[in-house]
Amino acid sequence: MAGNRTFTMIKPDAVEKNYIGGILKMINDAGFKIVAMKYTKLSKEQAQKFYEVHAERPFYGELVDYMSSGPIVAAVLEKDNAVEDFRKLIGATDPAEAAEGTIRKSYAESKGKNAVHGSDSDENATIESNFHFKPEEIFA
Ligand code: IDP
Ligand code: MG
Repeated sequence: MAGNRTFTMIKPDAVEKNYIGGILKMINDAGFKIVAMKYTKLSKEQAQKFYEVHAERPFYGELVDYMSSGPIVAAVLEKDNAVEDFRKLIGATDPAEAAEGTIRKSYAESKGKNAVHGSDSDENATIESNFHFKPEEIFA
C-alpha cells in the first residue's frame, strides 16, 4: 500500500525569486497538508549527502553547488498516495517537458534549477524527511 507522506524542498532558485508562497499555494490547493516545514540552508556537505545517490552522475557537482547556494524550504507533506501524487504535481525534471498546471511548468527555469524536489519512493520519503526533521518536529 502506498504511504501517505512525502518530502519536498523549494529549491534556491524559487526561493530567490519569491515563489515560496505561490508554490505552497499549489501544494495546499492539490490537497497536501504540511506536517513539518523549515526555512534553512544546506551546507555543501549536507547537499553532498542528500544527493549521494547521484554521486556518479555528471551533474552531481553542479547540483551540490546549486543546492547549497542559497536558502531552501524543506517540508513534509501528507496526503493519500503522497509520493506519486506529488511527483505528478511537480511535473517532469526538465520544465520544458513538464505538463501544464505543474509546479515546474509554472516556476522552474531549467533542468537543474527546477524549483522543487519531490521524493521518488516511500522509502526515500522517509529517509529524506529524517534527514531534515526529528520525529518531534513533525505534527500530523
Ligand atoms: P527529479 O528531481 O525530477 O527526481 P533527478 O533525476 O532525481 O530528478 O535529479 C535530481 C536533480 O538533479 C534534479 O531535480 C535537478 O535539480 C538535477 N538535475 C537532473 N538532471 C540534470 C541535468 O541534466 N543537469 C543539471 N542538473 C540536473
Ligand atoms: Mg529524483
